[in-house]
Amino acid sequence: MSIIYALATPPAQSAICVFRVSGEGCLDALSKLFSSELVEPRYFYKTEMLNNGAFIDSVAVVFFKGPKSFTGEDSFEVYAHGGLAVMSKIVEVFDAIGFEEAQPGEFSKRAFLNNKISLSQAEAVSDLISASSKEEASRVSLVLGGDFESRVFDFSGQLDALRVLVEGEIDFTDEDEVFIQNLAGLGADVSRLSAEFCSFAGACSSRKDRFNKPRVLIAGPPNSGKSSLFNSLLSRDRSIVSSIAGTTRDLIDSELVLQNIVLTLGDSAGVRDTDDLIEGAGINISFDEIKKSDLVILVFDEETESSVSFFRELLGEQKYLLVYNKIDVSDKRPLGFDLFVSAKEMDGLNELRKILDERLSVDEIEDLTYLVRERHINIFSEVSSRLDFVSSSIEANESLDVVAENLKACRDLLAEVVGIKTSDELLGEIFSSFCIGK
Ligand SMILES: Nc1nc2c(ncn2[C@@H]2O[C@H](COP(=O)(O)OP(=O)(O)OP(=O)(O)O)[C@@H](O)[C@H]2O)c(=O)[nH]1
Ligand SMILES: [Mg+2]
Repeated sequence: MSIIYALATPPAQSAICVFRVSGEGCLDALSKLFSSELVEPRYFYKTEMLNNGAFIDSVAVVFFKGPKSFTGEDSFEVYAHGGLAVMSKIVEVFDAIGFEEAQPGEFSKRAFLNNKISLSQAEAVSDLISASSKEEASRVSLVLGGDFESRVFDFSGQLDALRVLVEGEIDFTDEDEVFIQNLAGLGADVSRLSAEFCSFAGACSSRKDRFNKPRVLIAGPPNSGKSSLFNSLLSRDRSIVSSIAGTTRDLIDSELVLQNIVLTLGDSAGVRDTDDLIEGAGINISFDEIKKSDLVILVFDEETESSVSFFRELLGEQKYLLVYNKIDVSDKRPLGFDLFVSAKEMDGLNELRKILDERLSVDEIEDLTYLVRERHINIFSEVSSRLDFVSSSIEANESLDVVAENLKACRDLLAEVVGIKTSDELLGEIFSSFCIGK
């Protein structure tokens, strides 16, 4: 396989950046790339990175000899200063040497193909990276830790034991060997396995169903300070602020990281009657977004507080918070508001963050053990219905061929979960959704 490289950290200015390289033969390049001799695998070397002898950066390097590496291949990692120019120089050197830029998920794909991780573990790595709440992360960790996979292997083993009996009985029917003493006993074993499998499948849930990154929208009348609040919550000037009502026209989105969750925060155009076509289009977007949001922060100030009832009616049953802004210039504290803030002076914002975190955090989910992919849920549901079918076939005294065929199908389906029998097409689909460098 080719030698691949990727920037494993975001392509943005930061304290350090990390490059990963993997592929047989990549370690031959170490002596050209670094000023010191790197002898021991898994040692953190502080050295200089060079381009044809010219200094690029002071870096740290660690190399791994396959198969004792994440991918199972020879590989190394470079920790350089996180400047964009440094990153682009390193990319230049790697390209010149003939390393290829990795595809999304290619490192994990290689780890899977080299039997370092199972398919469900590889998927869990990607899910853990994109988890947006602590609860989600801890459920995914159970899959990553191998607990989920050992349960699947355990069921596969039990299916194999049943298949030995059934297939033996079919193959040696003319001889004296007896594999199945009585069909009722076989039926009871299948029912027990089916019930156990059902309860396992019931403790698995798809991430898509349980955890959606919550959407929070800042909405309200024009000029009340929505964009100012948006910027203050994000601690950066993302949205334009001005004293002219109708400044924000389009929806602006950004991620907000709170203590327990990550959410998508949106800033919207102030809602009012207008003849301006563009502003009107922006207001229509605000209405649509309000409907799609998990929670709406309605922002008012002294000038606009009279429009509260219009927005209350608009929101109906939806979750919302009534926020009164600009308390630095007004002493008024009207009744009915949840919070009084000053977006300008950053007053009350910690309280707002806390409320958002509490209202949107996912509580511990007791009925759920494993957070898995939709494809796992579909496989489990097929295994369950086939096991039910096997039970009823045995009860109806149908041909053992039908029983054997369905037990084999269940076994093959479980093999697909951990990736023992998985088509190239499905692998491509799974790994292409990963980050580059993972
Ligand atoms: N004194 C004070 N002024 C504020 C505060 N928040 C916003 N403003 C001012 O109010 C004006 C409007 O602020 P924006 O954040 O643009 O308001 P907006 O609700 O996004 O307005 P539109 O996008 O036009 O709907 C600006 O002049 C801000 O400086 C605050 O907490 N205190
Ligand atoms: Mg605005």
